[in-house]
Amino acid sequence: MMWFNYAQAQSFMPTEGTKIASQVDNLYGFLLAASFISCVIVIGGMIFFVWKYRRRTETDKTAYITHNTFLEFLWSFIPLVIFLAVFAWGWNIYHDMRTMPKDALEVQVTGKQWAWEFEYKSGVKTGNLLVVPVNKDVKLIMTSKDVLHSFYIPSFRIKQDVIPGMYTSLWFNADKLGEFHVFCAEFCGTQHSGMLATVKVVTQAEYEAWLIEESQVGMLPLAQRGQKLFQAKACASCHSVADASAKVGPSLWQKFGTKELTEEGEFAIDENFVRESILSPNAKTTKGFPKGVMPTFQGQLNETELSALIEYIKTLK
Ligand SMILES: [Cu+2]
Repeated sequence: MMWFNYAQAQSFMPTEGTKIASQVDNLYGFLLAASFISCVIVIGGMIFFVWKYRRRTETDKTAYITHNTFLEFLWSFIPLVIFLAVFAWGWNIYHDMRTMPKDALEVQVTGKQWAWEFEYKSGVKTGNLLVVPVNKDVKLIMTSKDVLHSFYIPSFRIKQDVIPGMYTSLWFNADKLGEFHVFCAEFCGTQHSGMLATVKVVTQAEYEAWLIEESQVGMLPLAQRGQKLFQAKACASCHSVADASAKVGPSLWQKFGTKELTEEGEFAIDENFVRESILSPNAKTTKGFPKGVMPTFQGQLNETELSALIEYIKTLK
């Protein structure tokens, strides 16, 4: 039953990226239409009766009506049938959503303040980027390093709490190529709204090529590894690297080896300055930028990764 064609009305609902998404939208469309029709019948009926049975003279008396069995049966039975149908319809979709497929591609997901980490069976790890093949069952096995998060892909109409100390799971089968948003849907701290990731749905061949490429990252030169990390950790959303323009944070272009005027004084931008800025961003803050905006990356980067980032920043000229 197709009540609204949401695929065409993209401003109303996010793009449908799975079969379940269309099923959810059909149900939602039915609920909307049924609610609207009921509203018109009830409110319209009320207004009509208020007008029809209005008091016409000073001595007007209300007719004595006890009940009408036929009408009472109808207005109880018809809604009951509709409600039970909606229940069965919803239960059916929810059952599909919560029944994990066998032979799925399993990906480990870790939520942390404030990023999503993905780890594939082969050991490939990504930050805020989930790459999956199209038309393939994917199962996410999720946990949290710190507080409650919630993994939410609006286009797939799936959402699940991510809880420290236990695993929860989600599955989907994306039938559209493209990129889709992932949100954290559980308030988890100051940068909660920035806890975003992307699901990239690619062909099976592209997926396999990507996996191979990613598994060779460890063999890349440090600066190139740093560049990949810079993308994976979404540093570029706050720091420009190709020009001197300021974003949320100061630009990193042509910065290494110069001096930085901070709220705490002037410092040379060397390896230790960059290291401290990544691990304790509030220790020294560039003049003109507020404190407390950049989250710490303490515990999220190992020594090699820190060196890789520093080497990458050195190349920005
Ligand atoms: Cu979160």
